[in-house]
Amino acid sequence: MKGWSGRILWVDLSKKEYKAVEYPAEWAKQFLGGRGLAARILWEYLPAGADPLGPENLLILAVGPLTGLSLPSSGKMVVAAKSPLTGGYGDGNVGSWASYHMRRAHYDAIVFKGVSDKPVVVYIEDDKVEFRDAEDLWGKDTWETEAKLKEEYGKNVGILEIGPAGENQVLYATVISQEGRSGGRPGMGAVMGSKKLKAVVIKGTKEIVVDDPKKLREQGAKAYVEVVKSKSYPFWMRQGTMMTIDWAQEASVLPTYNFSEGVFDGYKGIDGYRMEEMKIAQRGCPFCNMPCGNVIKDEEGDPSELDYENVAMLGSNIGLDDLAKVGVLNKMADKYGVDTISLGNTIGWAMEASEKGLIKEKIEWGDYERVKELINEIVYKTSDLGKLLAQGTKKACSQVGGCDFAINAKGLEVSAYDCHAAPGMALAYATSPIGAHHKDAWVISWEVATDRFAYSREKAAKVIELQRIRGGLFESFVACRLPWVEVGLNLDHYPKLLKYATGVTYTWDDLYNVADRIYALIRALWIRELGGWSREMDYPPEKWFKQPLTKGPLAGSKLDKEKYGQLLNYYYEIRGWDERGVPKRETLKRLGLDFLIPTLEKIVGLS
Ligand code: PTT
Ligand code: SF4
Repeated sequence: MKGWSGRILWVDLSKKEYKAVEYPAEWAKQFLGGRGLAARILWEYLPAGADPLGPENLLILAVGPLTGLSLPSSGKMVVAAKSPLTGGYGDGNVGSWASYHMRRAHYDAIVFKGVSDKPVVVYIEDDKVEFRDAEDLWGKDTWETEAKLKEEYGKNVGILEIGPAGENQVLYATVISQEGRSGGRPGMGAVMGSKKLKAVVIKGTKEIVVDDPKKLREQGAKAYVEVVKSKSYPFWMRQGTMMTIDWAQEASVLPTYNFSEGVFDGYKGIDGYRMEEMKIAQRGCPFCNMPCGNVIKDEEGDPSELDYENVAMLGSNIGLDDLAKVGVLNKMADKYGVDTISLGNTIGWAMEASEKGLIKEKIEWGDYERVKELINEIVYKTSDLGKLLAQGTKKACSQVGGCDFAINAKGLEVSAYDCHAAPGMALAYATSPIGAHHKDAWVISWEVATDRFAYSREKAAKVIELQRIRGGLFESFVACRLPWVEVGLNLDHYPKLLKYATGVTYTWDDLYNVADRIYALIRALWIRELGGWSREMDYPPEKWFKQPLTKGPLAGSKLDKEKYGQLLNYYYEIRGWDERGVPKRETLKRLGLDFLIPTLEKIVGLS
């Protein structure tokens, strides 16, 4: 097999054993890699109903056939597991040299099972695996941990680690790399912490074998040139994703006061132009010629790497309009290893709960000092409120009330686009396969530019088209999608690159089938792990139906529940899923997923 190594490295943390195993070649062709391979492994090897924070859960690192090659922004990888936040499938995509080293060590996936008796670092060098005691690193933040491991193993390695949030099993803890890369929003860091796995260090020295190296190099070079020649490139290089603050304000979708409004009076204090005044560096992932990590000096004089999501969620959503202060909160999240989106969302929920008297503590909007304390309480679970909020909005509201304003779908907090006046984006959040995340279908820019209030079949089809490309393909051939999304790199590079890497010709129909297969498989995983399914799982937060916007040009707007139900029906119809959101038998057969049928038949029955 060229383009894939065909090997999975299994690491048993309980027994301190490891084994490299070949996996079936058809898995590679049918699921490509990354998210697809991770979901396939979970279906096959995760015991149904396993405790996400117990020894049976599998923490999976996965790369794809385009990862680590000389083509734009290929230094990315997927980290996946059963999520402790949602109880369903969870993953994230992190930029790290670890992805490149995995390819050079000839592993398509590394799977960690069991629980170590003591904190441990796993060092992988090609075919050799070592278990290094990590008592000295436990408790250290992610920056200190990575610096220490680099001192020990040298600079030419890839490192993924957790901070105190992962150690303490905050349910939205992430896996961090390179000081500002974070992956695995639905608690992949908590799973790593539950296994007492402080860090993974990878060094690969073998050659990555591809089918046609010359053509691959030429195609990759063309794509690199297209990126820098794009009209959008110069402004992108100035502001990166931070340009989105002004766009979101203009479009009335900037999350404000726990997603109560889509405009924020103080947006100029946190926007891309403010960031440009404070910028001290720019950094990014391996193989990227359009790095998006804009680093500023924060209120405490430290570097902090900003992205739109981080700034909106820890800025406007909690009523804070000072970028230097937002930078401190963002840096705390990176050092502790906790997801900024769920953190800002959960703190916003707490502020509203405090205002409404559901929790006794006073937490005012924009109270920077209190928020800093609160982050410490959440990460170290040192107060009752911290313990409550460490579980995310869904679990927190089930204990004290306030579920009407808990902004999540399937238990994962919504990322930074308000949907009072964006039903298509609401559908994208609600049907995302990991819970509410914009990564699978960022339909909102298209929606705002077309008929934003429509609940049409065309809109459902657009969500699915984006889910196929973004959530299906970029997550499984595993490269960064931003060259396409942000500077308009032609998508037709990718089937060609795949062909030169693997020797397999994929038409767009073939690729869409791969994506649909992955989506149906992940839906089946959710059904198996939750022991059932209902269409309510594919609904967005109640607040967008019940509480209209009161500010800005779209004041008075809210979603219509009946029309949303129709939009969801269109979505199911196009996917070949029934009215409950369960893939139909014929759909499973068409996608070559017959092996799912007996289990689904038993749990929910198939149409
Ligand atoms: C991603 C999510 C995002 S998406 C952002 S900002 W974004 C937040 N970043 C966080 C952070 O930083 N620190 C932190 N402690 N928590 C954070 N949580 C949030 O996590 C990220 C980029 C970005 S920046 C985006 S859009 C694109 N996402 C991609 C994706 O999902 N797939 C893909 N094939 N390519 C992508 N390219 C872009 O990558 P999650 P990263 Mg991230 C500081 O992981 O779990 O998917 O959540 O990976 O290396 O940091 O790159 O405006
Ligand atoms: Fe990484 Fe950003 Fe470059 Fe994508 S655009 S590869 S996330 S630095």
